[in-house]
Amino acid sequence: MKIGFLAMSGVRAHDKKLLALGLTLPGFVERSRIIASLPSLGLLYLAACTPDGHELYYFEAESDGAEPSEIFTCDLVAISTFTAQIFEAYGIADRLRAAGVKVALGGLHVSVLPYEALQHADYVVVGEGENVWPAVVEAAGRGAPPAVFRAKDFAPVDITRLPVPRYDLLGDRPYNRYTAQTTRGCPWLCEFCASTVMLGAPYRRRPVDQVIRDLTAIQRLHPQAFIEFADDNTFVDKRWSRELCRRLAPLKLKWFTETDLSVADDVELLKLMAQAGCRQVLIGLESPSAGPLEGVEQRANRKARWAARYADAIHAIQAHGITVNACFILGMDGQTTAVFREVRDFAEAACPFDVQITLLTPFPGTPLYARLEREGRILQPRAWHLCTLFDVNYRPTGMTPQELREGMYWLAGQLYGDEATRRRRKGFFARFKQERIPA
Ligand code: B12
Ligand code: SF4
Repeated sequence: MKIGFLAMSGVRAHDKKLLALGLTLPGFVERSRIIASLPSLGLLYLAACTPDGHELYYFEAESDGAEPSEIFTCDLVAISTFTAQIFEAYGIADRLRAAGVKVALGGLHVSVLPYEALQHADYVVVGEGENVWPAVVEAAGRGAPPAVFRAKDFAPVDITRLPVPRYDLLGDRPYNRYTAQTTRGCPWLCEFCASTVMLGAPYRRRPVDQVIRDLTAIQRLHPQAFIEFADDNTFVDKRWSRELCRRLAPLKLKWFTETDLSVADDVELLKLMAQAGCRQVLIGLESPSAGPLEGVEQRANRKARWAARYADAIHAIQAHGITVNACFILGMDGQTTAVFREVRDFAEAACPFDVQITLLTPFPGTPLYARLEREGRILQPRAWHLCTLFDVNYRPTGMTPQELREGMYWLAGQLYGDEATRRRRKGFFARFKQERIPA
């Protein structure tokens, strides 16, 4: 069969005023431009797990949800789904099926709502795809009727034996960054989190040898590649993390990843990260003060406990030449309209190199969604296209939805304008000069 792997690219947002603001705010545009084009690692793994004897092609759907015409020549198309683009994905799936092409849907959104997805697909996969995919290919080959396949009915994915993702299928498309994984899942339990934790698999580390093998494969194809680790929380296990960084250093790569704040307490690891080419870590601080964080991390209330030392932790990390992208969520329970000024003041005082602000978003399947639904606070049920992190679709407790929107516009202006970005970065460099810890 001719099998197509279709990734949905680009970032999404529907709030017109924020979009218009975004176009004029340099700091906002900068990060969007960087992340707008990242390949779909999930699909590259599936391609690597496809049984022999098929022709494989990788495609990208444009940001407006339009599919490339060549995809209609495939026999089977695998589409990877996030919630924000699900209606676009369903539209493409409907058009493909109308043209006689078999469609398989997998990924975060359909893993939570498989029967919604089955109305638009021949095969829907719930959970991690690697061990299920060969069965889907086989089902498509013999024209089996529509069905939901669940990863839990197959052997669990053995993280120590993942194949090299088929980076070669990306051809010479101009990506800003290439993704690889060092870990899957996250052991913590934040109420709002819609990451890999949604796939039902526990937190796992990959053998360092295999991470190096995958990165070498990327370097062979793209010697100057910048790497974004598509992990949820890379440095949970500090011993393994040190080993990873020691082995990364000789590759002379530059990379970005997501971590929790605990990394700031391990000076040896920070030094190794800097030596290994870590350029930036993204950390979910979520709220500048502890109050709204109470109970958000449901395993050990970590985020509330960490809040008092946010600024110190940022300095400790940045002193190693690793910049911090400090992420805040606006509209959490317990936050009032004062939060916008608090975030602005925190950013000006602590000088993280980058700041990311997003709105609290009830993704389907999360404990947050279930709670807000119970409390009758979802504004438009099933309006999945609004799950962009930039559109309001629930009633906050400490402000009105409109105040939340207005606060987001104001704060975006305060943080991402030319002058604010310049001031924050000046603060970063001044402090770095004074406190720099050599790698
Ligand atoms: C890389 C990334 C992107 C890239 C995606 C590139 C691409 N073309 O796929 C870009 C930058 C484009 C992106 C965009 C967005 N993203 Co993003 N992104 C990520 C990130 C960091 C890593 C995803 C990843 O590569 N995972 C690793 C792979 C191996 O796992 P996987 O994709 O889940 O695939 C496995 C299974 O799901 C399954 N599978 C997946 N697809 C398929 C298909 C079939 C047919 C089968 C059988 C199986 C299968 O098998 C795979 C292997 O086991 C995650 C955060 C995280 N750490 O997970 C956020 C994340 C996925 N993004 C998120 C969001 C909100 C967005 C945006 C809406 C942001 C915005 N406002 O624009 C947009 C979505 C718009 C869009 N284009 O879809 C949320 C999604 C939540 C949700 N439930 O939908 C996440 C979880 C971040 C978060 N915590 O909020 N993102
Ligand atoms: S620490 Fe991050 S990845 Fe882990 S559960 Fe919380 S939000 Fe999700």
